[in-house]
Amino acid sequence: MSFVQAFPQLGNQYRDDALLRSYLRRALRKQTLAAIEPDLDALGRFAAEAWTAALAHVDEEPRLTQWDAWGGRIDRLELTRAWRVAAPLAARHGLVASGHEATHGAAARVHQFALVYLYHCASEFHSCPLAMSDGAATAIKASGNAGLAAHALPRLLSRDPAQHWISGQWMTENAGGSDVSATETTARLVDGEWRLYGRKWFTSAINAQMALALARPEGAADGTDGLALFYLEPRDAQGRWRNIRVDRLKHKLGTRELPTAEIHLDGTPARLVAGTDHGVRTIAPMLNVTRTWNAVCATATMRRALALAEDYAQRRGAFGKPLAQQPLHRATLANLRAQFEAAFHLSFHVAELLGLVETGAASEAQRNRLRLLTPLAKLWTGKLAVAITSECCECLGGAGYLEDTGMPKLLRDAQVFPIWEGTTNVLALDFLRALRGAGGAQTLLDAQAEWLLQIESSDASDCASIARACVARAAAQLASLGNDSDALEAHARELAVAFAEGIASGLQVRHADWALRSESDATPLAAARHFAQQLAQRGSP
Ligand code: MFK
Repeated sequence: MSFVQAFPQLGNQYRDDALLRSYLRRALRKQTLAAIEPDLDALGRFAAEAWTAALAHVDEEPRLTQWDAWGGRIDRLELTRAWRVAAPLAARHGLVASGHEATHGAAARVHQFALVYLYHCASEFHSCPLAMSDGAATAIKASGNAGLAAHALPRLLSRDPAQHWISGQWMTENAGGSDVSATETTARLVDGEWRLYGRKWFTSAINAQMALALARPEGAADGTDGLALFYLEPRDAQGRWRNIRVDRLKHKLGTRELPTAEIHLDGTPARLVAGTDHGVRTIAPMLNVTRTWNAVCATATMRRALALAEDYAQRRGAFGKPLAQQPLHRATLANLRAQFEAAFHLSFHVAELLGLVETGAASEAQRNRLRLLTPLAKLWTGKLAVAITSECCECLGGAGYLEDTGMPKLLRDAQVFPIWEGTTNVLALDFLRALRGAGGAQTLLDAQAEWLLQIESSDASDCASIARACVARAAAQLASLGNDSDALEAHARELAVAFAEGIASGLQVRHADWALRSESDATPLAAARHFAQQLAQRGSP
């Protein structure tokens, strides 16, 4: 019998995740953690089981049937098995609801995003419509439209699978991807009811029961301010499309279980969310929430790829010993883990701030931090997810290139993170936009100083100095560009990455210091030191 390699295995993804558990012990009150732990444990188990199940059907995709046997237009959608399993589970565990419930006060978002982090990879991007549903609920609340809130929120925030609705986000058009001011869809008042006409080019989760769509009311001004935000339900009570044609499902690089469609609207009934203009301003709360989901899901992807690579390193021997005992391979994995842990702390810090702001518990400084750190977390973790997943494929050698190990799917799926909800450059420009109104770089310098002041162990202080220097250097570079808007834009990405790395490092060191003092656990400090050393060697920016 020739040699057969043992393949990498996943255990319960909550119980096995020392970082998540350590973080939750610090971030949550004991009673809160005890109350949510059964949900975390159940999703951790689901994550491991779903991974094994998914390996048996890596090619499954949703199917669109446009015509019936008699020539009637039906546009019937069949979802994948994984989605049929994931949807009721998401409702029952409150993947959207938990972020809006008062039970755990300002910790609601940490609770929710811990669930999201465990659920994302197992859900096969069912997390995408959940992100949009969460965003839609947030935007509807912020709009002050009480009638619409009373109608939609009980559905979006339901824990009952039979009641729970998901939402689409219909912005992107052929002419307007990043620049939505080029939106061509029009809204016309017909017998006192708004109707939408146009083509939406990327409508993810076309099975959603509702959507928020940007359109230009007839006669409105050109540009962003002339757009309005509309609420619509794509199908009637009998399941018939409301003057919508599904032209085709997109053939995507990854996220293939997610039914993303091109559609035509030809008089689809809709209602205004908040007035006939400033639709982008109205939808902005949705974008900031989906960008937070993006950061947490990107981080979850890094963790999954790394968990597989780390497990494989124990099982695979080469040159007389396991990979896990080979110095170069160990160093490679340690580098990846250090970056992933830094990304984790940045993503979850944004979740913490979101919860504080939404419950009215945040200071002005914390509101400003949320505005600045949301685009930073999204843009940095998106790029890192691709890089780390690619390295983890390589850690499995040729096996990492084979579809039925599941690694190529992780890599293809990761590539959506820097694109979806705004590309890296769009997010870097959003960071510049935010700097103008959220206290500027001083907000980030002050935040960093506040966290690092809490550090008590001398072991952590050298890393803290590196993190501080990193943010200070980025702030100095920003200042050196003055008000030269072309120069600021040209350097926006490197500045954003430098701030993101420095801030993430500071948050990572703060946690490492706590773990050392409170739990005598030196593992987070090893990762924090590793990441700080990477930053010091680069001398960024
Ligand atoms: C998961 C799998 C997915 C499957 C495949 C999908 C592939 C990708 C499909 C997609 O298309 S995803 C959608 C991607 N598109 C975007 O995310 C939009 C990217 N563009 C932006 O983010 C622009 O910055 C934006 C359109 C939001 C604004 O650009 P504009 O047109 O130059 O508007 P402007 O004047 O800067 O902002 C309008 C208002 O919104 C301003 O407020 P005021 O009216 O009060 O002045 C801004 O301050 C506000 N605003 C913009 N961004 C904001 C914001 N407010 C808060 N937070 C923000 N992030």
